[in-house]
Amino acid sequence: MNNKIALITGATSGIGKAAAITLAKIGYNIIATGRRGNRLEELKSELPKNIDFLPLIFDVRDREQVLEIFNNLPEKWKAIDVLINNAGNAHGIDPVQSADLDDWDAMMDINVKGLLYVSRAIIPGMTERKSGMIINIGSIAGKEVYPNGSVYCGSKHAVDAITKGMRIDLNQFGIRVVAIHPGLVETEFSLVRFKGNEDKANTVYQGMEPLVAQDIADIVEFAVTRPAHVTIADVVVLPTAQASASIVKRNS
Ligand code: NDP
Ligand code: 8X3
Repeated sequence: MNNKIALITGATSGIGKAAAITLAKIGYNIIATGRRGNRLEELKSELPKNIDFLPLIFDVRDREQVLEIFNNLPEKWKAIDVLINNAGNAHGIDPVQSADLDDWDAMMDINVKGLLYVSRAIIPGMTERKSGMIINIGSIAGKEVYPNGSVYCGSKHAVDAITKGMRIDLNQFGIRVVAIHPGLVETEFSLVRFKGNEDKANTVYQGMEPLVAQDIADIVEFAVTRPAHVTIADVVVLPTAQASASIVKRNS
């Protein structure tokens, strides 16, 4: 058992949920966030009973609420060791000349500004303690651009740049900053992107074996269990069937 605390944003499904369960299994106490409170309750029932759990329900876009919640954490939860900035999603896949402005707002507000708000709330505690790890979940879309994905890719390129900037600014405090950039992972991601259309969402993973959330959680576990002098700075992880953001080998 360790007495450490991990805060995982977007732990109500997919990668965040798998990361929360994985870190709980190695003894982390877990702060899990998301907008769906019922899902956080479900998560609680899947965690080992010997760790402490704090569910926090909020929208990462709400700057005032983010700051209010983290400025008023109960004393025993204040010293966060690991922050996983995972909450995020894609909305639509459309050309730049006709995409929906609300989709653009959602992607930039959640994936970029939401990550910044949570980080800004947590980092001062880490700098004061001169310790901590931040794991940002980027994407292959943060390394490459694919057709009709300009703004999702832009948001994840921003995550890539912000991660590098964090590593530079936080270097003097001994804070480790990690980026994990997955390719196709089968989660609720495509269901959200296609606004609940299951048929469309399923075509994304048709004829190929995608990553699963646990594949990413395994990398999280590897990063947090490295000795203090080791930072896993930047990991791109793809399904074997995927060669790049848009080249995927499929069985017909
Ligand atoms: P899921 O849709 O399964 O999970 C997304 C999580 O983000 C949910 O817990 C959701 O919680 C949370 N979230 C979304 N919007 C908000 C918001 N406004 N406020 C608070 N929480 C929010 O997708 P994944 O697990 O796949 O996605 C996790 C991360 O991984 C994202 O950043 C995504 O961009 C990235 N990624 C995913 C890939 C994939 O192929 N699946 C590949 C590369 C990167 P709730 O809805 O309850 O608020
Ligand atoms: C999610 C992976 O390829 O749909 O970030 O952009 S992709």
